[in-house]
Amino acid sequence: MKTILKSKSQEVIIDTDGPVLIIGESINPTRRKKLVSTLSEGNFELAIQLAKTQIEGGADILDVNVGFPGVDDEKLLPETVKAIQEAVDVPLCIDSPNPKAIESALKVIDGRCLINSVNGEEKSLEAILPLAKEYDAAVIGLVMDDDGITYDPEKRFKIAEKILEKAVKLGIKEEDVVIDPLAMAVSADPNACLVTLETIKLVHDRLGLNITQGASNISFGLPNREALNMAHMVLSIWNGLTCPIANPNKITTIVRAADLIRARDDYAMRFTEFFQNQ
Ligand code: THG
Repeated sequence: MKTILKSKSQEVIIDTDGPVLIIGESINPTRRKKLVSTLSEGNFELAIQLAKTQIEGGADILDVNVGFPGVDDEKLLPETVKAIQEAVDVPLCIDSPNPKAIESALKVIDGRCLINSVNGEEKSLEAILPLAKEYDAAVIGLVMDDDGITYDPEKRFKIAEKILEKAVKLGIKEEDVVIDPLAMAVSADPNACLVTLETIKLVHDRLGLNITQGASNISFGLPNREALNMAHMVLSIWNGLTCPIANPNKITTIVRAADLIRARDDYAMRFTEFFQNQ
């Protein structure tokens, strides 16, 4: 399954049979006070700096999230997208819970982006899927619905299936639906990672879709987050994760290693090139 994304002049293909691609998470004001204050002033320098640092660190796609209390994201999200597109040439992943902010960003996108995200709630399906169709974007489907978050992998899978069915019914191609199995903090629930890993496997085996997840979420509240994130990343990749949302400056080494070990990197080209460039 191939999900094709585009920036101004580059095409990036998330391929279930190819290497793992990294969606850089860092343009996100959560826990970045400086990003909140600079973006509030209409200053995009830090956001652009984060874009460049992540691309140097191995990001193939950049998540853009400008959500913080009091923000008018309908205005700020497209402004930020424009500033980033002028500075760098990689596809974007537009991250907002607000359909109006998503639509205003879609209007200024150069190329073909990934919408982050729709979920199984009726309200979300009705608001987001028509936007993906109208603006020809791919879309991330989060496996939660009107009943909330389930801890049963089979139920999470059913929600993935429902999102896919609704999308296809609207004329969205199945390869343009990327499933997010919901990675949550393992400090809060001992089964959190296992449920996610099993959901990844079910979606991979039965639907064959591309799969993402917020890969730093699992380690909140624990020491040595990097080690935890890396262990979880390798296990998730082995089960079928193809495009994690993560901090590339911390996770790319293990992603390149996992790809080489899984025979997704002939002659260790990507592995060697990455370390030569660092
Ligand atoms: N799924 C989807 N989208 C998502 C998430 C998801 N978007 C938001 C979030 N979850 C993923 N993005 C982030 C961004 C930053 C951090 C975690 C997830 C983060 N930042 C560090 C911290 O909190 O300490 C600080 C920066 C760093 O380590 O570099 O962890 O699940 N579809």
